[in-house]
Amino acid sequence: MPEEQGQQSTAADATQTLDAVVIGAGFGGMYALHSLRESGLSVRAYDAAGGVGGTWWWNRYPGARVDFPGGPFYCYTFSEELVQEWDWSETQPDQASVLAYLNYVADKFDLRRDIHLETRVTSAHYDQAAQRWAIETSAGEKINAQFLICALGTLSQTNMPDIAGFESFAGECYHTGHWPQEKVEFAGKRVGVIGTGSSGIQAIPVIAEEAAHLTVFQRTPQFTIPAGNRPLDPAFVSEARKNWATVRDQMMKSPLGAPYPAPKLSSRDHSAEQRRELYEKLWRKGGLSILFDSYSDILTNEEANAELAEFMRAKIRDLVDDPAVLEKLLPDYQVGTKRQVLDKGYYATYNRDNVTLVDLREDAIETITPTGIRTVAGEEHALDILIFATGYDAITGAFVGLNPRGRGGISLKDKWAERFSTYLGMTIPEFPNLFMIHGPESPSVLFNMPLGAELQSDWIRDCIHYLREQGQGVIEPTAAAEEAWGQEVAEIAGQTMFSADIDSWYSGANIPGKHRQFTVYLGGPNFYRRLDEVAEKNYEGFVLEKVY
Ligand code: NA7
Repeated sequence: MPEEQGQQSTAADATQTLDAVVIGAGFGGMYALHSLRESGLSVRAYDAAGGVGGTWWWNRYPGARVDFPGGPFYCYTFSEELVQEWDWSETQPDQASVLAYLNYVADKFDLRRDIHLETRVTSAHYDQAAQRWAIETSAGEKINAQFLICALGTLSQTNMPDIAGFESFAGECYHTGHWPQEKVEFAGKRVGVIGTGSSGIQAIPVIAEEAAHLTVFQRTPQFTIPAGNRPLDPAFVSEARKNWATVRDQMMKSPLGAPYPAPKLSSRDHSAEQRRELYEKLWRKGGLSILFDSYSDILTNEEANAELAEFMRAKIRDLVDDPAVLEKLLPDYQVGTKRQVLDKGYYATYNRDNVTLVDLREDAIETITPTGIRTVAGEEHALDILIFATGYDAITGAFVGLNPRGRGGISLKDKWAERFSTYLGMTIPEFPNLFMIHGPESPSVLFNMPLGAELQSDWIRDCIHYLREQGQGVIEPTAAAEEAWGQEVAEIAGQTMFSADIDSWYSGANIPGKHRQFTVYLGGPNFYRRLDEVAEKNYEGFVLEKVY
């Protein structure tokens, strides 16, 4: 039976009692709320944002778009009715469309009545004697919940580099992940963008069209692929809708969670000429296909990877006019080992008269000044607007930021001081009844995130009901299961070019002082089979406890 919503433990402290608290109201948190509530639990979600949508609420920067095989596939799959009702118009929907969709979902499933917005969870302590979570919010609420579901987002803890003189800047200053609600006016302004990851590369061409001048401060040149965004073909959408159960099944079986099978051929099955033809075709098509639909060994065979990288560098050479600028834009890492960026007209932007590229590897930023940026070589770049497209303390940052306290008051920050260790990427020893959605060591950012959030939330729901059916109230993974899971994640990554050594936010390399660890479980569909196996074996790897 659900705890009575809002029930007060004592009149004095006005503590509210719930079955579960969900932190986050993005794709993950919204569905977790829906799934748990539909199963009869009393649940409330909290989010610091002013609206639902998580990442899609915050990331309003110009040019923000889905960089996954989008269209009708980057969305919830659980409700056939929703799939039939919502019309996506493009293959790579823009931020406004995704946010409109999530608002529609919030209304359709009546989620808002249980979401408290503009409210941050300020502390979460496991009360060992009560076997429940004691939660406090920025609104002064105290909640006592049996389960804590952390749907905090993998890219929600922004990275603001510590650059001298930052406070002195007199112009407007924004981070792409905290973009204002109102439109930022670039017309007639001198704009600086620091960072050329997905966010910078999406924003730069759009800003260049409007600004008087744009200066891009680049530390590492990136491989980016034309997104190939186009209107969705109504016949294609109608076919997918007609066969939705099959499409969903294909999504759950495919490596990235989109309904496209893994490539069957290895690069060695084709001649150099055949490979070039295929790469040409897929480059023209755009999107992630060239990386994920070409050959099975692009991310496992260094030779195949180097050949594709060279193909892509040749494309960049074709696109950039000035040889000195081109030299700075040529990437030198193994393609695909950083988050793959998709763009619209990125390289051609550097052919514009109003765009300057500053290579920070040649000449680093010395200081931000009241009027712009000065480099070590003494170059002054005058700016009216400064944009940080400097990314996130990804995957783990928001969890460490929340810093829940588990058994005996242990903090997650201390627990993870040397290793981000979990069981199934969803649970942590010493943190009973705490579940993460898209946590470290889950497939998170390398699988369709809305679909992954559904599958993980439903697993959590089933786990909670299993506990109740068994007359148990607490679940916690064992240290042995945690250790084995860490090995499994590392072993799978070890078969690829991904590792703790790559310079990417996948491995924590972008955050000074963060320890390096590759925290993504590769091989998405296998993860969900593993979750099923654990459940079928009566939650193998966990210890259950009765409520005293
Ligand atoms: P990313 O991919 O982490 O990119 C951040 C960029 O900022 C990247 O080019 C960094 O260079 C650069 N950066 C970070 N710190 C600094 C400092 N101190 N000085 C100069 N440049 C710096 O974040 P995004 O927001 O672009 O992408 C996240 C997205 O991935 C997400 O929104 C999804 O669309 C997928 P570096 O490469 O570290 O040298």
